[in-house]
Amino acid sequence: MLRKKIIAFSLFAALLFLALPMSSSAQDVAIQTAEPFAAKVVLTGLESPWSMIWGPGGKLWITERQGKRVVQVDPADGKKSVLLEVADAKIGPQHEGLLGLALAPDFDKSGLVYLNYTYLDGEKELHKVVRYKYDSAAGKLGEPSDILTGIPAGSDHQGGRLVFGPDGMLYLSKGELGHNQGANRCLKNEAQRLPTEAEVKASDRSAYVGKILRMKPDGSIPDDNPVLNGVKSHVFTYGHRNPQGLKWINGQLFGVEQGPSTDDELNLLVSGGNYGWPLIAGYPDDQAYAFIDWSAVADCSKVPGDAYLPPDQPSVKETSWDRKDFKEPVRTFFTMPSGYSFADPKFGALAYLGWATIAPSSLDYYPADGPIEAWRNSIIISSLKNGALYRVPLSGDVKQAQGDVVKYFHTANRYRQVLVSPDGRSIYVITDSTGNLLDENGLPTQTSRNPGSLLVFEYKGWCFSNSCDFSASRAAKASVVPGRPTS
Ligand SMILES: [Ca+2]
Repeated sequence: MLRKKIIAFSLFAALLFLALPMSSSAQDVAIQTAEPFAAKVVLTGLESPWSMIWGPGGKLWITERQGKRVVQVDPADGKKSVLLEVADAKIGPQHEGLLGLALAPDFDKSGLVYLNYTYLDGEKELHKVVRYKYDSAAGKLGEPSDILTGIPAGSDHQGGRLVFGPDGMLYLSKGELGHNQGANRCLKNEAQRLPTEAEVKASDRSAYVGKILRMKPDGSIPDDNPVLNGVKSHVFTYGHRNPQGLKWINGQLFGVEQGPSTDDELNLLVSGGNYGWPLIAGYPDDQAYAFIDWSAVADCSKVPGDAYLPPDQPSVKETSWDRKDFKEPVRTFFTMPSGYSFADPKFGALAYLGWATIAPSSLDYYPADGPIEAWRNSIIISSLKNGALYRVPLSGDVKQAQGDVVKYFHTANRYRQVLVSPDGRSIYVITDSTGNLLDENGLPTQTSRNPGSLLVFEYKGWCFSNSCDFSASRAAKASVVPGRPTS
């Protein structure tokens, strides 16, 4: 009976709306959902929040990309205090400013915290990782110390997620700056270029774009980083486009990245792996994507074209590129067939919102022993353009996607990051302050319902012995699920 209920409710899980206009914090929100979740706006007024982690004492620590602040928020009442202001951060409308944040594995003892952000060196825009020390008495972060500087930065595809691994190393996702598309269409895409020995010796980090970087906590190159083309550098994996999500799950590093007009990817990231961009999007299947090197096109800036495939330009078929180190994605969102039309007049100038991509911005893991039985052992991915969460059930060995992806909590917002609470009963989401998205009716809009906010979707089901019933009628009963440790 319980299983039947779970299946039925999963089918309707997307039917949820944040229905009230939000102008202050901690309001209840009317929603429609088959599964018994209640949604609430915890806090508004964040300036382009980007990253959210669990800080000490059950508080959330959030970076405000354009606000150039790190704030602490009490998820119980939305009370906010400023931990840090970063005056020298270079901000911009979409990808520039304060990005990811990570606590040192020994934070309880050391108080060390790592942040990455974009900055200016003269007129040159760069990206760096900086370490701070937390003063718990003052409630402030201070004593900044540069860890890794001089990484290229720009107005597009910065990446910027920062996580520690169980190996004690620090991982940073770095995008390819959107080269070969849009305003940067005539700039060469360097996601496949690897650093030379001379560059490593000279601390020249120009080849670090389109990579996942792995560093010691002091910023130096770990001895066991992969040797690529005969060179050991900070590069851990390469061939990435716009990787905005990183998460260690069961001793393995997963990442999400945004594809072009097709094929956003969930990847299992292994040392030295080549994830194919810009020669392959998703699988090497020649479906709806082929690489055009616009930097090699004569008078590039005068030639019309971009993400679509102009028939008069030479392109490289995915299947013509043979790389033994290529790693296929775990899952794509979603792969379209050849000949698919990416120009739907219904979406007008915002045609990209109609594509089958979801613009993944982060991922988290719903643990195998979490209280919501149907969610166990799943990856949860946040979507920017669709304003929803996508739950990807995993196989028992936590290496493959298994079964259908389920979409949840669609609202007219851009979901920047998802974070599961330590007790597995609350799903927190931060939202972009601006940007294009699909509204509740699936139509394009530039108006978010809850811009710059912290939302929470709280499970209201009844649980017994670490297993939850999905009957909303029993939601009023007290939970007997023990709290999960916060480690
Ligand atoms: Ca493909």
